[in-house]
Amino acid sequence: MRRFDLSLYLVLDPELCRTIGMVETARLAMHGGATMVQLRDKQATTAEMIATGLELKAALAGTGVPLIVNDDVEAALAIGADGIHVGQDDMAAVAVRERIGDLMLLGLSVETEELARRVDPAIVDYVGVGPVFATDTKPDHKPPVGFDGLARIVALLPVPAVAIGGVRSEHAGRIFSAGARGLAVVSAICGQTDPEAATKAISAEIVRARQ
Ligand code: TZP
Ligand code: MG
Repeated sequence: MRRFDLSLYLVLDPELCRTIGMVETARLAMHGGATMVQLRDKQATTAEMIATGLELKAALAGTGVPLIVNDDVEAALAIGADGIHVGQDDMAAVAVRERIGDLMLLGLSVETEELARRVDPAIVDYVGVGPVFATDTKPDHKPPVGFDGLARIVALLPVPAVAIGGVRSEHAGRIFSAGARGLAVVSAICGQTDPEAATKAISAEIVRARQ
């Protein structure tokens, strides 16, 4: 299995990134210290996901920052992405693993302790836990878990976790204290006036939080 670093995980959003676009946002965030990038576009067709994904792959080539594709397994395979991320209502993790083989990363969203108990480390590489806070970025999100819920869920997980949902740089300390390995953010980077500076600021808080 590939190595990966969940510490600053950028999840792209086409609307929030519309001023400079998802590819340029990812490039700037990578320069600012993002350690993973996810292409997430709920409206896109598979062909559109592939087109954007290939551009992202080229932008991230040689950086060691893995490109993860949200939901669309066929797009992830066509892009030659480093991984795929699915939610509980998407294709079942076991079926995704069968389709992608052993080499690609597989991330799964987990919102409750019950779901955390069901995660199979033979199938899933990492889990996204949240939302930590309510967020406008995902209108249909599940109830927020807060830092205490995050800690309870993380304690039950057999794989590393990244916290998502309303996450900002000032939360880094409490997120790492809860046992998560990183911060997954959309609006804290996408659509910020200076996405590179925003990423650097989060990255600096992460370094401080881990000391
Ligand atoms: N899954 C749970 S919350 C969320 C996703 C994709 C959106 C997080 O966005 P933001 O802007 O970082 O709150
Ligand atoms: Mg999904």
